[in-house]
Amino acid sequence: MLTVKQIKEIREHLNKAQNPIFFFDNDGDGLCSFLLLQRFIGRGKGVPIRTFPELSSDYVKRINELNADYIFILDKPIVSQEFFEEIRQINLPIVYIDHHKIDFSLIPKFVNYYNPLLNKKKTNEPVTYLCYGISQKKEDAWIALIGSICDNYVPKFYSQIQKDYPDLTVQSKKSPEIYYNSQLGKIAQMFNFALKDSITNVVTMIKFLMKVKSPNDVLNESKDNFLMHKRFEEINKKYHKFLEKACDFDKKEKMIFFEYGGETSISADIANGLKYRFPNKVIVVAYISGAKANISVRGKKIREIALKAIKDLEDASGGGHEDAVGLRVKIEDLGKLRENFKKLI
Ligand SMILES: [Mn+2]
Repeated sequence: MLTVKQIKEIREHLNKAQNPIFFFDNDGDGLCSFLLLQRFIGRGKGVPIRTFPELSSDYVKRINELNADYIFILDKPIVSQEFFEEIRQINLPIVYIDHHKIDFSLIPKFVNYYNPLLNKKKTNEPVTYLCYGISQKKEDAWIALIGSICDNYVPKFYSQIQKDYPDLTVQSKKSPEIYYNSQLGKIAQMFNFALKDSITNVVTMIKFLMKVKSPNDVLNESKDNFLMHKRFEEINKKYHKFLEKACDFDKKEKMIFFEYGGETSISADIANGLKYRFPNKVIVVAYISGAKANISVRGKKIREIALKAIKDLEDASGGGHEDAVGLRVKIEDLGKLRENFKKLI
């Protein structure tokens, strides 16, 4: 968790910002982090980051277009040095809140960087949870819960949520149970999938969510949210198709290695779905598009193994959490990657 002093500092930044731009990671945790801070001050624009793995300098032009006076970066583990350099030149303040384990020496001194992994008590709660500690708006607790379970974390206030929303929750206090089996979990899935829509539709969704009063207003289809429902149904169908395919593997193997293609990358979702069904397997899901594959890896203490597995691969990169890692390798190296994993696990 962030310290009282850090929370106070971030609130001061938010109060000073007249027209902040919030760059956030393109997933449920990133989106909910943004929503909590935006709804806290009632100002600012949200921009999901779609460049992978880093926030690239292409996004600097969005700052000018939106005439922003303050930059917030939420839940994005890598930011390119060019991005930082261009911001340094236009002299705008950056407040960067994250929870990933990275090479902290890459963050320039002028950036106001907050990561609980740097605190005395090292923790890595989802950025949504950190942002709820900043905003503390009780009526947004359901958003804080949704963003948290997107990152596999169940906050202590879940028991209160269970009391407030008995129809939208489940008895279990395990995050996959909440994510896959409750109505609040369905919203979490909707966020993750609807973020993969066109930018125009995503902007419409963000505007809707900046104002929405209750989870039921998200769940009940209306003229304000039918696009996000439509996109969710579309991707959910694809997701179940791929998941079923991936489940067809030799159960004696310690690893599930699944490759797929198509227009939309849903590797993290497929990997999480497989982990829920096969908690003891190492899971590697590769999305193939263009010259590189984007890969989601899941497994207990898998970070070190995954980074070792790409060591001898040219142009490969990777990072993430202890149990959940993202990799990027050249398509022709996928066979080698599979062999490396086999040897290491
Ligand atoms: Mn996160």
